[in-house]
Amino acid sequence: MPAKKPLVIVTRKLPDAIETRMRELFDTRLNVDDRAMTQAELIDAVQKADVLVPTITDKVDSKVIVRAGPNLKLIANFGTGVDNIDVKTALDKGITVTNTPGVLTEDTADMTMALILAVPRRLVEGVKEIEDDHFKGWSPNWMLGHRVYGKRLGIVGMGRIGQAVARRAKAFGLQIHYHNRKPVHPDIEHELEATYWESLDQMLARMDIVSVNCPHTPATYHLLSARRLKLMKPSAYIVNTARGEVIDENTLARMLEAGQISGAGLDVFEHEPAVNPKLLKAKNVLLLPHMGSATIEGRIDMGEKVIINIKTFADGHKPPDRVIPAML
Ligand code: 8YV
Repeated sequence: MPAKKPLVIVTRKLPDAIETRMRELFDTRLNVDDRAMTQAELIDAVQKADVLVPTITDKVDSKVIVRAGPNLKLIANFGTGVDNIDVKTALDKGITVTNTPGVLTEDTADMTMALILAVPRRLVEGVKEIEDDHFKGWSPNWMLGHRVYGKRLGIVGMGRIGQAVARRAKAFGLQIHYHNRKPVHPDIEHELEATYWESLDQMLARMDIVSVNCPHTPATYHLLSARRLKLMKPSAYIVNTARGEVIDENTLARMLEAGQISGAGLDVFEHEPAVNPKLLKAKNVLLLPHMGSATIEGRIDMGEKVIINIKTFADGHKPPDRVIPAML
């Protein structure tokens, strides 16, 4: 990294306060129009930059990274998930990769909890009944959903966000179950009264609600495969605020259509921003446009993390949020 201010290329418009601070600290090129970069523009950026600040909308794949110029030493992702970046190729090329963990945990867990409540209780359908002027007075069988309290919640991926979901869900009277590469610390299990399932198959077959909270990596691609989705109870609900690629979306859509699963709350999609037309037609789904972490506070915190990572790196130290191969 040169002694002069590093050339930082930011691919999307960030909060004003973050952009101002970045311009004070670095030789920063901003994207004022906020138009997502094409692959050719990304290649141009990595050829010029000392630091690239991409987001989920940038596919920083091996084709981009191998074209990087000699100055590119850091990819400081504005986001926690790094499945938009070919991290292995970057690390092999001596490029450090950082992300923004921790600061979007609570917001994403809130949105997950909102979906856990909203889907079984038919919140969006209820709103629509009012909007369409279908509400002509209460009746005993009007808009019946299913009770959330006392049900079994199976969390797939018990990292920061999974645990934050578990804390909320426990307060709502749900029984906490989880599948993870390994059990969490016994103190956390105790606090959450959580049951660990080594076998995802066995857990899925017994849950009333399943929440996907693991990152998308080669190991979790279609973790909820057609075979596994079919293990779920027809009365079960599924919620995903992590990554669309973790679920075989086509199979899920077909199962929802056929009533083989009761409902889904999805904030993420397999081919984002495209939404599977079958999901759009399904009645028992609540679909959101990837807004799990979309709070003003969260975006500022993410930007501050990006700044700290770049500044630490530029000052010759190891940035705090390095992505290491064991995380992939
Ligand atoms: C971010 C996310 O908004 O951080 C993540 O992993 O999924 C999102 O909530 C997005 O990634 C920004 O790049």
